[in-house]
Amino acid sequence: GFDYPERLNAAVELTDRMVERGFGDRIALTGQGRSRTYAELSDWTSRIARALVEDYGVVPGSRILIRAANTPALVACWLGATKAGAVVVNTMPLLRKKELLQHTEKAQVALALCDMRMLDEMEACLADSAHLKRIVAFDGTKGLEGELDRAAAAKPEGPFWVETGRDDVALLGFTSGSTGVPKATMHFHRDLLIVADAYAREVLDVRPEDVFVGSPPLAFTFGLGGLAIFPLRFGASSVLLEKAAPADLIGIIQAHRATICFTAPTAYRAMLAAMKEGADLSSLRCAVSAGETLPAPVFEAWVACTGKPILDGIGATEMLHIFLSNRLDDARPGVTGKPVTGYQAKVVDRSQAEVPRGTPGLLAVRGPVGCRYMDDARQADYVRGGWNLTGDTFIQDEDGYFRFAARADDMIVSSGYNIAGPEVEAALLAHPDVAECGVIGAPDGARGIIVQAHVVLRPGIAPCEIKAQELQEFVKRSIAPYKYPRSVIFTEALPKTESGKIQRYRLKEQQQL
Ligand code: 3SK
Repeated sequence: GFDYPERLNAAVELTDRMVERGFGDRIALTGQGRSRTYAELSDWTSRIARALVEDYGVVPGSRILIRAANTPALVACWLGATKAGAVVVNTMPLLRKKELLQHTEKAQVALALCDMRMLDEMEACLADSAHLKRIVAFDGTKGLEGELDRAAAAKPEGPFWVETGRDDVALLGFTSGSTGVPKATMHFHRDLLIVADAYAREVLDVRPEDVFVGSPPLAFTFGLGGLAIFPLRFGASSVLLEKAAPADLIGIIQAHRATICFTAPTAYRAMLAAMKEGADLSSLRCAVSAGETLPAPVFEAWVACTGKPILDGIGATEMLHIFLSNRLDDARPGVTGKPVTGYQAKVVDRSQAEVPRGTPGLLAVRGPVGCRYMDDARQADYVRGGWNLTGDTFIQDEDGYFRFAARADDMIVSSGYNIAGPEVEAALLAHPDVAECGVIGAPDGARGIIVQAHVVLRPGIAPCEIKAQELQEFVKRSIAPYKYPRSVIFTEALPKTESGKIQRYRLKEQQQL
């Protein structure tokens, strides 16, 4: 079971408790040219917590927004705010004023902590927000020059935290959904530990010697878990990269002898394309993929290149982290695996009756962490009869493995056929000239809706009518011909979220212009 004491503060467990357990001298975080031990992180975060309470009026439940790229200072602010009993809203670094305001207003944020290099868009919110009262800058590089750094440095040494309960809200996770309008989900202090004690312990078997690296922003709960909670929960260390171009990850894994990498399928594909002779990824024991389903050709090419699998899994911001995953000793191409310890999953129809194995239906999940939307209507839609309906269409095979078919909104109904966009994408990605693609249903005068592929070709390959026909024939040869894209649009780049997910709704919007 996942039993935690009634009085629980997740940030204390990830810092002070680790020092008590003998990890004080071990490296917790590396980034911005220096490493910090668990003892240093414990002290740093206690000082921030004290400054927030004593100088900035933070009380239990205060909402604090944090704006920064992946740096040790961001982790320290998040842990410090959590130690202070606040409810944290981590935001994606590329957000502009309009999107930041959606977060401040929905979450009723009065205080924002902001990397001093990213103040412009944040300050622009002050005049238009009904809630935001104060922005406190911190130094994302050295942790010295910002107002918050000075306030924290002036505080006495020694542990400091505000008592919180295991069921107190610690984090608000924002989901952009398929419409782009963000909605907030609440996570308790205990949830932050459960995802480590379930997924990271069972699936990744994290040990203190592990070195984590990866690209997802910490504002995406995939990144917060993979690059902060999981390493800190087990006394391991995390290398934080402010900018992590997929090709750079190869050199970073080599330089730090990283053992666990968290990133998205598109990044694994780009790493494979950038792999040079002599590249040494032998230190890596787990390559974790989520955010989008991992195409089988990427899995196979990675195994051929490194001799190890990529562990594809699926999670959701609503559920905090991964609940279905492949395992190190049981990883298969093209499947998302089986439920993580403590979770149950089934495939159901619209009336929530379980469908027979091999039949597509909606994925329903329940487990120790569940969804809690702030918005009741959204909650009633997502959680029914105790099961979380993620909106994904899956198939459970005869052996119990779950295979992704499509997001509910990625299903294309064309000429009476149900066509899963991601399946057509996987077929296209198997073509050597295709670098990336996104497949949507597009309106067509004659046929209602047709399958339309937006394709980024590999460098040096010219987009032309003949190439479009070649790709169409290629798809017809690998999957049922009625699924082939009747329309192929070549493009330089696909719209993506900061976490690397292709924004198919934006491709759809482009079609309507
Ligand atoms: O997209 C996912 O699969 C995911 C994984 C972990 C945490 C959060 C999300 C959305």
